[in-house]
Amino acid sequence: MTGLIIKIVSNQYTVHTEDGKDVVAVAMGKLRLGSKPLVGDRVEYELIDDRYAIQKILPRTNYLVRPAIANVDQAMIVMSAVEPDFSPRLVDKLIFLISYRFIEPVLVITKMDLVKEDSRIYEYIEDYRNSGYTVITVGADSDVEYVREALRGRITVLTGQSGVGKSTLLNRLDEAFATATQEISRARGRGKHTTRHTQLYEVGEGLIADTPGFSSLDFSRIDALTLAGRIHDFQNAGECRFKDCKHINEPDCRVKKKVESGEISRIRYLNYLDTVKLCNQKEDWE
Ligand SMILES: Nc1nc2c(ncn2[C@@H]2O[C@H](COP(=O)(O)OP(=O)(O)OP(=O)(O)O)[C@@H](O)[C@H]2O)c(=O)[nH]1
Ligand SMILES: [Mg+2]
Ligand SMILES: [Zn+2]
Repeated sequence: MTGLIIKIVSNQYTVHTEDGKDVVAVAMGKLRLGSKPLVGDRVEYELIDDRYAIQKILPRTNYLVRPAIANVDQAMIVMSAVEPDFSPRLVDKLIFLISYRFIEPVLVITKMDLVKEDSRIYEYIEDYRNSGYTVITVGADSDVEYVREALRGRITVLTGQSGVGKSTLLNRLDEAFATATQEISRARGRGKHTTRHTQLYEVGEGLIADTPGFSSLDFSRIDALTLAGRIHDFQNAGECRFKDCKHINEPDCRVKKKVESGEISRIRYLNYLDTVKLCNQKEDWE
């Protein structure tokens, strides 16, 4: 039988089964010698003497260290249009970190009801959409159907500054989720014995991690050339003269050419130039 680990508390693994039940399983000894099962892992398990036992971890598409979670399909970047003001610089840094990990970024822009008609936000939205990114906008009164649709059948990590409206959005998507996570944060607030663990919650027909990801914007262990290769905007630029072109000052750079001709977003490119300076500061690359 196969299932998906949605929660781990010490040696007890909650597995979401294919027929939609949650069962508690143990990990077979041979498993724990190899890589440890993570929340998000798809596993093979068996029923042995009334106990569910995980036999095998199926191959991962990716995994994050903080929060510890495997097979993340997408990271939802929640950013408000105003209060706090929308920052393309911050959004792009998150897009870069997320893409570096082979995770799909999805941008959700909140508080659209507070936006003035001449706001630059419309220009930014168009820029991201032209570059091929998914952008979903929500306001106080607009429905959240598009967000629900984006979550369906996927494992999602949420990210975004304080006050942008993550909790508000989750509340609107699913009352049960909101209540569960509030209980967790209340329990943690009490301090004692609140072991930190990651858990996946069903929201609509998708799964969301209860801890925000990508809170640290640390690029020091990221390799610049690898990063350049994973940024969606640059991927169809064609071959630069140098194979190891980082698209900074090199001659015959296709990316720079396409920025000049308007085929690649200048906003993204300038944010890339800012970011690439922060890369390769530490040798132990991730
Ligand atoms: N007008 C308007 N206000 C919103 C919207 N979304 C959230 N807010 C308000 O923005 C404030 C912050 O929202 P939260 O949902 O608490 O933000 P958060 O991202 O969960 O913040 P942290 O928990 O600190 O990370 C609240 O006062 C919300 O009522 C929106 O779409 N429109
Ligand atoms: Mg919140
Ligand atoms: Zn180049």
